Amino acid sequence: MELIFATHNANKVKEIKSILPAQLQIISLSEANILEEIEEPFDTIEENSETKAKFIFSNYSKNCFSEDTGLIVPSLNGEPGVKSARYAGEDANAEKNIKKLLHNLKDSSNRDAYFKTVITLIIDGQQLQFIGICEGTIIDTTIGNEGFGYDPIFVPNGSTKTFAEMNLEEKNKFSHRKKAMAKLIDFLNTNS
Ligand code: ITT
Repeated sequence: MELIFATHNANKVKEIKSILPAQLQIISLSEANILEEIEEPFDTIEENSETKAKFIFSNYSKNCFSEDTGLIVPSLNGEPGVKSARYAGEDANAEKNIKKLLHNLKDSSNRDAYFKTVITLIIDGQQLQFIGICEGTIIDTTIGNEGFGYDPIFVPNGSTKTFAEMNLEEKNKFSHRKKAMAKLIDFLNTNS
């Protein structure tokens, strides 16, 4: 089976491709030569995930899935949350986002956080969502060079390493994205 993965984030594509069963082929937007930006205007991860998959299905009539992910810090009222990609503003990058988050957490004794991934699958017009959560802690400095985004400051529960100190195989033992994708794969296995 072939599915378009409605993302422009090459790191997400790499992670998802590392966990696929042989019978499922993923085509990224760049591989499909779809270069348009897809707006993410909503206030929830669920709605922004849905809008990306709907954009591809309604414009290209292809079975597809998308995912939206946020890092949620309860002691900061859920920030950066749905704004994770642009936490530090319109010209944000991972370094600026991390700097802002560490600054906002500097006086906080509670550094609990979790990643939440919501995958939206649209297959033959049927739409479903699958959620994956990974709980952990935000440390007070960056460690590691692997991964992307907030990985250098996030230590998942059950590990002493940040995600940025882990290779893909190790990150997949804990990852929000892997958990959501495992649910999608289960669904396809039992329904096709
Ligand atoms: P698409 O919308 O094209 O899929 P994006 O980069 O805009 O790609 P999101 O809207 O889901 O992705 O933004 C989530 C941001 O959260 C992303 O830019 C990263 O900074 C961060 N993020 C997502 N998954 C992460 C992970 O596994 N580890 C660390 N940071 C992550």
